[in-house]
This record gives sequence, C-alpha cells and structure tokens, in this order.
Amino acid sequence: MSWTKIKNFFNTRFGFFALLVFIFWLKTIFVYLSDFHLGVSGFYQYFVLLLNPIATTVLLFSLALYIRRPLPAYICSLLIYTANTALLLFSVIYYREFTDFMTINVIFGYSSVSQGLSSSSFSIMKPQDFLIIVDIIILLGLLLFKKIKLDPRPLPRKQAVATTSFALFFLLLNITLGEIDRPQLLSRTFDRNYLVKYLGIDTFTVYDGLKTAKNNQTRSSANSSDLDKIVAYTQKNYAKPNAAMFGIAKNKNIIVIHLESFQQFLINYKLNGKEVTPFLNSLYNGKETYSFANFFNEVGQGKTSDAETMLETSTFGLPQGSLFSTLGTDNTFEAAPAILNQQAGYSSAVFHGNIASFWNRDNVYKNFGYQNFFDASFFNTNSNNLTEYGLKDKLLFHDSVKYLEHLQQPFYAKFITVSNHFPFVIDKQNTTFTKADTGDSSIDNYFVTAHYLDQAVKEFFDYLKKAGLYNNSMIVIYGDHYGISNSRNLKLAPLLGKSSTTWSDYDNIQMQRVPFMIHIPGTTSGKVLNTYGGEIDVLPTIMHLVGLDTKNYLFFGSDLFSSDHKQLVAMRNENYVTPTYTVAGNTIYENGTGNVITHPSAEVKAKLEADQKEVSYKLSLSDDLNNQNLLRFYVPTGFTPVNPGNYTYKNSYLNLLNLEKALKTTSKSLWAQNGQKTTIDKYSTDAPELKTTDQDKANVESAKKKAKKQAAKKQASSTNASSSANISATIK
Ligand code: GP9
Ligand code: MN
Repeated sequence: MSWTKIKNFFNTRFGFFALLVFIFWLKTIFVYLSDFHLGVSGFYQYFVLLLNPIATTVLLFSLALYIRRPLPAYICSLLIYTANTALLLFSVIYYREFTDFMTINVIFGYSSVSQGLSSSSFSIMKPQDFLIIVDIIILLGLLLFKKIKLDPRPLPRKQAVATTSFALFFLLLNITLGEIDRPQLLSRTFDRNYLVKYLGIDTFTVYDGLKTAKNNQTRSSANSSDLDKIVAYTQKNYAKPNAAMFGIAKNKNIIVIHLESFQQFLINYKLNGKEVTPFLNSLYNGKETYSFANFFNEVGQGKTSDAETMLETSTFGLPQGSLFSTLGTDNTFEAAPAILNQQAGYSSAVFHGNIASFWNRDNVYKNFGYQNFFDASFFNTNSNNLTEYGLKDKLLFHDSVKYLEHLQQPFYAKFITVSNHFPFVIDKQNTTFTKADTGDSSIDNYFVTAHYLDQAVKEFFDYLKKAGLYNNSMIVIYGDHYGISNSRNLKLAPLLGKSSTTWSDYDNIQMQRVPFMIHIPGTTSGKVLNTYGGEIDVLPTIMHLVGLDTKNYLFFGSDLFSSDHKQLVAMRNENYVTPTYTVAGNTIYENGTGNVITHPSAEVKAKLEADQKEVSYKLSLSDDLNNQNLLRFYVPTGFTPVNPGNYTYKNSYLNLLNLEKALKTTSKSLWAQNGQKTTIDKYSTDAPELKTTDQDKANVESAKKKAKKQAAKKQASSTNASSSANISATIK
C-alpha cells in the first residue's frame, strides 16, 4: 500500500477509527509489558495478551461510527479515546503504588480500604508515561492542521453495526480463550491481575462495575432487622466452652499454619513403605496435639480464600465465586485478628509468598484487622526461589523470621504455604521423595510436594524450639481443601486400597477430610478426637482455648471441644456429613460401609430431613449476612469496628521496627528477648536455594577473619595501623 493510499484511508471515517484502535492497542501493549507484572508466560498467554485490548477498543470506539455529522462524530471518538487513555494512565499510576488495579469503588472514591490516587501517586509518574498521552496531542495537531481531514460522509449504518458485532464476537472469543487457560476465570475471580492479563483493563473495569452495582443493590435494600434471624440462629448454635479446655492456651502466641491442598489421607500414609509426612504424623499422633480425624474442608469456588474466610470469621464462603474477591474489599468483618487484638492484646501478621492482590488479600486483610501482611514483595523472589504460586515453603518459613522476631507477643501469625499446590511441581533439587506411579503426574507428584511441605514445617518447628517461641505458642495446623480432585480420585483409589469401579460420591465426600491439629507444647492430654466438624468451627474453638467467650459474635461454627457442638458438617454445595450418614443431594450413604440407604426408617428420614434443612438454612443465613453486609449493623459488646484505613502493609517491617524502638526495654518481641539480636542463626534449613548464600556468608566471614589476622600481624610488626581499619572497612 502506498503512503497516499494510507493517508486517504486515514481521511475516511473508518480509517480514522482504525488508526485510533491501532494506536490504542499499541500503547496498551506497551503498558502491559513495561508497567504491569501480569505473570504472562508461554506463547498462548502472550497471544491472548496481544488480543485482549482489541475487542473493547473496537467496541467503545465504534460508538462514534453511528454519529452522522462529521464534527460531532470526530469529537465523540476523541472523547472516548481520551477517556480510555485516562483509565489506562491512572491504572498505570495506581498499579505502581498498589500493585493492583483500580476497582469502580476506588475510581469513585467509595472504597474504605484504598485511598485511590492522591497527589503522592502522581509524583511517581515516569517520563515514559508521556508516551501514553502524547498521541492525543499529535492526533489533535494532525486534525487541526488538516493532515488528517474530517470525512463528511457518514459511515453506512450496516458497517457500523458490523463493526460493533465483530467487537462483541471478539469479546466472546477473548473470554473463551481466557477460560481455556484459566477455567472459572470470571466466576472465581482469583486476582485482578489475572482478569487484566486475559481480558484487558476495559473488560475488567466493566465486569467489576457490574459486580459492584449488583452488590450495592443487595446492600442498599438491607436493614438491621435482617439480622434478627441470624442472631437467633447463631445464639442457638452457640456451644458453651468446655471447662477443661477453656483458656488452656491463654496469652500464648497463636501460629496458624495453612497447609496448601493437604488432605487427611496423607496423615500416617505410607507410599512404598515410606511415610510421606513423618513430621506431621508425629504431631498428629503425639500427646501435645489435639488432632481431629473427622474434620472436613467446606470450601466452595473460593478455595484457599474460602478456607481463610471460615477460619477467621466463622462465616461461610459464597455459593459462587470467592467472598474475598467479590465482597472482601468493602464488607464489615468481625474477624480473628481484630477480636484477638481488642480482647487479648494480640498483634497480628500474615506471611505468604504470593503477590498481595491474589484473592484480593491486600484489601480483605485490612478489613479483618490484620496489622501486618508480608507478601511476596517482602521476600527474595528470584525465579529459583519460586513455584507457581509464590515462594517455596522452606524459604517462606525461613525468610519470615526476620519479620516474625519483631512481632510483639502475644501474636497471631498465619503462614500460608504454596508448594503443595496443583499441579504439584517442585524442582529436582527439592525432590527427596520417590513419587507414586499412577500415571497421573499430578497425583504422583502430590506425595513429593507434601513431603517437601512436611520438611518445611519440621524446620520451622525446630527453629521455634531453638529460638524460644515454642513453649509460649499454640500452633494450629490445617489443610485448606483437596489437592486431588474428584475426577482424579478414581486413579488415586488403588493407592488407598480401594477400587475405582466401586468408587462413589460417598468416597469423594469422605476425601474432603483435611487435617486439623492444635498443638499446645506442654500439654499431655492431646489425642486424636473423632468429633465431626469443619473449617467453620475453628474460630470459636481457638477463641475458647485462649480464654475468650464467643457468645456475642455471629459465628456459624461452634467449639469442637464443647459438649454442645452439633456434629453436622455442611458442605458449600449443601451436601453434609454426620457421624452416621453422608448425604449427597438425594442420596443417603451409611458411613463406614458407604452403602446407599434407599429406604430409611421414618425416624432416620425425619432426622435427616431436619439436618438438611438446617444445613441449607445456615448456609443461606451466612450468605445473607455477607451479601447484605449486615455486620455493619451489628457491633458486639466490647468490639470496636475495624478501620481498614489504619493499615498500610507496604510499611509493615518499618512499623514493627519503629514500634520496637518506641517500646525500648518494654518490647515483647523475640528480638528484644534475644538481647536485641536476630534469631535467624537458630534456623537450620536444608533449602538448597539458601545454600549458596550460606556459603557466600561463610566465605565473607572467613575472609573477614583472615583480613583481621593479617591486620593484627601487621600491627604487631608495628606497621601502619590504619591499614587494618581500611581492610575491615572494605570487607564490611
Ligand atoms: C495463592 C494460594 C492458592 O496465593 O493461596 O489459592 P488456591 O488456588 O488454593 O485457592
Ligand atoms: Mn488452597
């Protein structure tokens, strides 16, 4: 095509439109690659990334194609172009400050968690940002100086409609391509980074806007009387503390270890005669641990985040999507960190080696009242240190010490591991267990990553003992949800001594057991308990152990140690388990045999009907509570609503250090107890990633020693003393 032809094309309405689409596409891709950390890898993901700005740009810019008169048509297209550019530019600036994308609530200033853009945000603008806006000036110039002429002919209506239709088709194609690579991308909404990576900023913003509008509508119609049923139910569900257990862990630090995708069947399991998780087994079977053999995960699509929701708020995740992602930014919570802080003076922190925006944690934790959140940005995340979901577990525990030792005691600290996550891949250097041989690589490697996690937890425990934290802590360990999906269970069955031909929904539900262990050093009455319960029950159980009553809180779970605890485990899909029966839809299974009960006695039938009713009722009440954000109307006595604005996680480390300084000799951190010295030397790990650095350190140390010796010698032989100072200064 010759230059004149191109020029003539740009002088047409459609040509100008195509030019805008092209430049906008170009600058969006520029921004994707230069500013955002979207974690794009592989040909397919790059392909989707390159495509994703097209649909929405064509769709938006095509609106101007319907205007017949030239001047308004061109003005309209430039306005749309400028508005979309503004969104792009603000997204870049916001991302730089918060490593996240702006939601509709942030844009309109309704967000209680994020302040949005401020003048300080604009001070971090870079010269390259000029590239995002300079095209507008150039385009205006070209139009004003008639280098591009306004085309007086309106675009045939058919062509405009065809363009819009193309855009809609392309949008569908784009969503499909995204879903292929990330199933349930839209329904689960893991992370805003993922939505932008697959669907682009515009689609993300529109999607977020629709969700926000839906949420706001549900909320605005709610009022405090909607709470009545919930208060009545939770009061009835309340289980009074067991006197023998109440307060046995009073004032102890609470360390929660979240075992990623860890199922109960791994406990005490031997693969080819070798224990997969010897350390966790020793805890599970030991006298210092209350272990639960019939504890179930109750998560929905929000997986890890649902487990967190239940563990920290004793309310359920949502029937669809993740509560963290959909409601977590704006909801009011009465969650573990805030309760423990206000009622028992606990400080709090989360340690997790993934980016803060995953599952919207950066916002949710503020509403939970977490004082500190150490996410990937606080750790050395060079590629050798990472698995797909973040820092390898041995490194997470080891590298957290630097921060953990500065927390004021008692503390509530949660460690979220990631190495044992589907597809269960760990590099060769960390493979110290022989995998299984089912032919399904994710099942086979599950044992390898679980073994790695077991070692990581052991190393951490050893450190806790050596550093002097152990005796003063209660360590809560739990598996968040299944690692092996129902569809893969058939392949796993033979390893469990079962047959894949007789495998049923009963077995699938039984497989939802996850470990739950409460390890209290010094206790001698620990044992394996058969009480049926689930993740929803953890918070009231823990609160009672540290001597805090739960009567005033709207909790859907109840204390597992209480004689009032009802052993009725509700799954998120309304299936349920009791000590005698497992119910999946309309099918009743007898526990133990797995036999289907086709003709239950009238008594059993009535009991199960009542149980089913209760399960559905309690799930729906929890959904009402969260969807309508009803806790904003309910302030328990002695509780002050959380102000998320109090927390800025970027400064977590600095805040700890400043507090340490301010408290001087009254500081209750481990660091202070250790004579204001780090305790990291008490951590031994065999993590190969740290070996080189250890070696480097050792080399530096010996070089220092050598230099000192030499300097001393020199000094002794009365040569110039300053050279020794020079040497030690350079070596430092
Ligand atoms: C990521 C991790 C995984 O940060 O918590 O979440 P999951 O995929 O298990 O829900
Ligand atoms: Mn998980």
